[in-house]
Amino acid sequence: MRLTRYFLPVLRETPAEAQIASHRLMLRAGMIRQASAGIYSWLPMGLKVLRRLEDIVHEEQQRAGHIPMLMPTIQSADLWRESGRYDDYGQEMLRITDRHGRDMLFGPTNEELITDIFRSSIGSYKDLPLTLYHIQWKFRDEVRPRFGVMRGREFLMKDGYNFDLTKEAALHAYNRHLVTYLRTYERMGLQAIPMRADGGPIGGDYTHEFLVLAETGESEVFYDSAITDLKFGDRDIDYDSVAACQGVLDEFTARYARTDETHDAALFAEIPEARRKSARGIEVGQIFYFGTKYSEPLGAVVVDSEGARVPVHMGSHGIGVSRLVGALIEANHDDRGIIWPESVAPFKVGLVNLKQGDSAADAKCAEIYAGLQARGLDPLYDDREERAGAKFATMDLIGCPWRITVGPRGLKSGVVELTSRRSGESEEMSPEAALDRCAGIFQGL
Ligand code: P5A
Repeated sequence: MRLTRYFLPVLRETPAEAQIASHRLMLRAGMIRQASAGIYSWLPMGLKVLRRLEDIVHEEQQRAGHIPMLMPTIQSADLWRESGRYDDYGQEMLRITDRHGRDMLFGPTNEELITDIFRSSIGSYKDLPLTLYHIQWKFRDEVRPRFGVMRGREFLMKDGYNFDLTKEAALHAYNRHLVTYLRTYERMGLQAIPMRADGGPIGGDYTHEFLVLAETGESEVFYDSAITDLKFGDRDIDYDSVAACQGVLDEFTARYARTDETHDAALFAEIPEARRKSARGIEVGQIFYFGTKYSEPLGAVVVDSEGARVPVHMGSHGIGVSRLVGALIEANHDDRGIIWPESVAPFKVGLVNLKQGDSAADAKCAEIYAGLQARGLDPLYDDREERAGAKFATMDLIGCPWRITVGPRGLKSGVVELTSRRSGESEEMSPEAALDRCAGIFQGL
């Protein structure tokens, strides 16, 4: 993309209403614009990041055999009356009446709707196990929406639902989701730690939240610091293997790690003092096993191999996709701006022309730009008639992980400069070498 043809409304001033770095930087970098409290428009560069996160989520869900679909945002209140949650959900639920006087709502989550789809389509144990998911906007009328997309009212969630014949099978689905989540967050360049949590309005008493440690996080957490050494890495896991998934869960939940809702001071005191940590974290996902909480009241039953009608065992599993954009920035920024991890960067390489209008610089930039595009490196070419300082400041703010700088002086000796946004280090090399280096860095991401 050429910057002169793009829509990147960068703000010079730091917006007064933004209290944390990610909110400030998302506004300043022209990624989002507030529409009303807790509700945002995603401007082109913000949308690119959001889509990239969605792609990673889709790939990891489908790798585990989970099936994508799409449910609507607006739901009928009747289903929620059947499950008993219509009244329980309280003021967080945005209630709507249509022109016929029917009670509707903007879905805060989809357990009821998916259970309704299941009950009207599936009747035999032979159709199990089944895990369906979608990525869809949710609405929760939070009392205090804050920190931009971190605690929005409208937000994007991946929500998945498993249907199984037995509790054991449903727990395998739970473990499988834990593995997919570990892989997903790591691919995004984030460490998210599974911690025992509380079921809240979703229910069930077996649930883990995934937390990214950050001073600005809204959750208080307690953990054994040994847990931060665990990496999922590049393991090739067989998602059908009960033992393999259980093994990962055991490994990642063996150490004490809990949110304040489930914190147990006596257990915590057993950890050696040097490893006992309390900190703040951003909740980027949560997995639940809740058995027959929804299948019983809604009548989601299957006929088992003995001919008996039994309610299915279920769980639901959520990733806060839009919140992750904020969490990623909280974990990856400096005082000049965002530093995108390579796997999620909206533009992988920034191209800066130090002397727009100089025919040699313009021609070389056009050539490098085409070369980057041909290698799938999604460049952002700053082709504005601006001072070098302003161009560098924009690139630093929006956080392309790599920058190629082209100027008449370097070109005389046949070199351009390749700079890492993270380390700040620059190296001079031929344009071809810079293209090859960038292609190597992003290979397989
Ligand atoms: C699991 C999927 C559920 O809703 N039902 C379907 C279950 N879980 S949850 O923990 O309540 O939400 C899942 C994730 O969504 C993100 N999230 C939010 N993101 C931004 N703004 C909000 N107001 C908000 N509320 C929840 C979190 O990342 C959460 O883990």
